[in-house]
Amino acid sequence: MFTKAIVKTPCTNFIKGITSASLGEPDHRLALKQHKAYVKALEQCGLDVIVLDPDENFPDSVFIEDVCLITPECAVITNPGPASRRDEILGIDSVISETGLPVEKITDPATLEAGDIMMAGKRYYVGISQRTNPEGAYQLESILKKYGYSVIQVPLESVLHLKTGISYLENNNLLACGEFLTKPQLEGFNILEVEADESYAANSVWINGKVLVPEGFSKTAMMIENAGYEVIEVDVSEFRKLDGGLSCLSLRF
Ligand code: CIR
Repeated sequence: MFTKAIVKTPCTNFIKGITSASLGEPDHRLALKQHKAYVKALEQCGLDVIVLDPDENFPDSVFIEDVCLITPECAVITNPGPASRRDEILGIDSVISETGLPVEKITDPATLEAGDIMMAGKRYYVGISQRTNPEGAYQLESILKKYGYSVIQVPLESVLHLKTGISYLENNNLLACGEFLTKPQLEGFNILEVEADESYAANSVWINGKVLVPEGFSKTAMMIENAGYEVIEVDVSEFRKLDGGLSCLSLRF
């Protein structure tokens, strides 16, 4: 069970974040409104939410999940790939002290973003992507094995991050789309297949028995409900315009 979450308010420069989507420029005011509703949804799942101030130096800093992995045993500060995101990790130490956990760090030449990390029990799946290199996965493995976890590398073909295409919903249920339907590393999960026209909803978030699902993907929402979960839909259209999903907007622990 999770008890807390950390989020970071989108800054005004948020509209200049990195994107490969052709969905237009995000609306900062609407993003603020959606971010507030996202915080409420986390609270509905029973979490105390710590809301960090915006930082104009880092347009993508609202996507706080990428800069830190919080496990039940330790916190790992990552080393993001793009130059504009690298220094987002400065100042994360004081945030992480909220967890009371030992702090570990990923360092050059490794790059790693936690959008590429998915926890399933004692296993951590790590996407090898444009943002996370094999050295990043090896450094993570050598850290996590001290705490009794194993790491499984999953090479990515077309998506930004591992969790762009999969989400673990506990009870061996894996929401998955596209290239992840056939990955040998994911054999053994009970796959809940997200249809291609709803691929954005493959990034949903299990929190304490409920599942946050992006608004507007009714087939996926219904499939998750039929699998026995309570679904909470959250509109994150402005974050989608910057390639961001639901999970990347918070650290949950
Ligand atoms: C980026 O390209 O880094 C941001 N615009 C989006 C990051 C999304 N993070 C995530 O999916 N974990």
